[in-house]
Amino acid sequence: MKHENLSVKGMTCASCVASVEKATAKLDGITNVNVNLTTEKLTFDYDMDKVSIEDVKKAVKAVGYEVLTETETADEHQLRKEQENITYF
Ligand SMILES: [Cu+2]
Repeated sequence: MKHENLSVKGMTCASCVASVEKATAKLDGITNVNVNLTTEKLTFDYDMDKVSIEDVKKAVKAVGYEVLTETETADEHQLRKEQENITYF
């Protein structure tokens, strides 16, 4: 089992947390799912033979939330979004 921790954007209340938790936990090979609303972190253990990080990201996106890449911090993400907005306008 490998431990992973992803940043999830867009959660605003306990029911968002429950949705993300449920979407992640239902995947085969995932255990010990924990979602923290304050830090916007999704942590879990996973069996690499059964499931990939991409699967988890897809599942979270499918219920309406955004997952940041492991290498990108929330601050970098925010910065990138701002830069994209500047370019757009
Ligand atoms: Cu909510």
